[in-house]
This record gives sequence, C-alpha cells and structure tokens, in this order.
Amino acid sequence: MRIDIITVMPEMLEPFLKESILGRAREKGIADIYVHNLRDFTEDKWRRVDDYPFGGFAGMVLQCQPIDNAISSLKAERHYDEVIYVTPDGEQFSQPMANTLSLAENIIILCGHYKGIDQRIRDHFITREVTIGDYVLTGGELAAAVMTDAIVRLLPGAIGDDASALNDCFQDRLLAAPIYTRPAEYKGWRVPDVLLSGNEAKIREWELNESLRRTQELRPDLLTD
Ligand code: 6GU
Repeated sequence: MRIDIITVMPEMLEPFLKESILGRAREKGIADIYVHNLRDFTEDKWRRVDDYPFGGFAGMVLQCQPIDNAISSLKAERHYDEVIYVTPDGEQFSQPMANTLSLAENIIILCGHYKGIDQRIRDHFITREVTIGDYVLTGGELAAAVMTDAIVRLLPGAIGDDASALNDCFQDRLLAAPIYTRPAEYKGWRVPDVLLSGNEAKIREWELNESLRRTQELRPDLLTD
C-alpha cells in the first residue's frame, strides 16, 4: 500500500513515521509512505501557500493552487482510491474505517492548517473528510499520523503476529481482557489462577467474560450501538 501525505509541516511527521512498526513496515516495503511539503508546489515567488479569507473572516486559508498542483501531480502518476482531507468537521475515524482504508492500494491524506483549505479543493478533489475526535488540533498532521498508524499496522506482515491485529480491542467491539506476564506473584499480587491452569477452553472462556465485563463497565455504548 502507498500513502502520500501532503502537509505544510513535513518535519512534524517524518520522525514519527521512522519509528517502530511504521518504520519497519516502510523498510520491508509493506507500506510506502511519502510526505510532501505543500510549499514545494506553490508557484508563488515567496513560497506562500496561504492567504486571507474572502468575507473578512479571521485566520488564514490554504490556497487552491499549491494543493491542486500537489494532488494533480500525484494523480498523474497513479490511481488513488481516496483523497482524504483531515479536518475537525469530518467523519469520525474508527477501527472499521481503518480496516476499509487498509484494503486500498493508494491514498492521499491532505493536512489542513490555519483556518483550513479553500472550499473549492474540498468540492473538486476530496473524496473523504475525516476527524480523529471532537477537539481542535493546530493542524491535521497528528490526525494523519494517527490514521496512518492505525491503517499500516493492519497490513499483512506489519506486526509480527498477524492474528494479533484481529484480536485488538474494537475489532469485535469488545475491550481486551486484562493481561499478565511473569512472575505469577509480585508483592503478593497474584495472576488469576485460571491463566496458570493450562486449560485452554477455560482460559478462552475467562478471556471472553473479562472482555464483556470490562466493556459493560467502561464502554457500554459498544455493546448497544
Ligand atoms: Cl483532522 N484536524 C484538526 N486541526 N484538529 C482535529 C482533527 C483534525 N481531528 C480532531 N481534531
């Protein structure tokens, strides 16, 4: 899979994309992730990419021209399944959305900044608008990073144990059961006996019951929605 991220703050994303599972997925060729600096696409001699909004509103708006050039030059090279704009007024990002996007071949993620982007870009290029939650960030970069992480870790080979991505919290709309490692007793705090019993069926039953109990207690909305 290939992900192209367009941003005015590429230096904010690069370090994150080098680390851990994402870094390894890139090295292994499981995910090709490219970060593009929007300023490289401006035709303005001062390299400006924003301007004041019409109507006298406050703040600055990313202009059509650099975004058009950035998206058009990518689309000239290959087909994109989605051109996503990350914005606080988008559709809520979720595990099902990550699952769907992980099946795409190529996607573009456009990060907004300041007051946002010219509406005409949204009208003519954007296929999907996504937010990561009801709070305001200074730009879309963290949202793009969150989405990229959630998508890439689902790609086959990205995490050591393929089965574990399917057992995640939210994949079956249940929170995970508590988890323990050695020693079996620490400061008198004991691991539940069933986990030491070696009885696989009993352990699975315990795990499911704990998942249901924790979901009921912490996220009852997951059981009813
Ligand atoms: Cl996608 N962008 C910004 N600026 N803030 C956000 C967001 C996106 N998602 C939640 N807050």
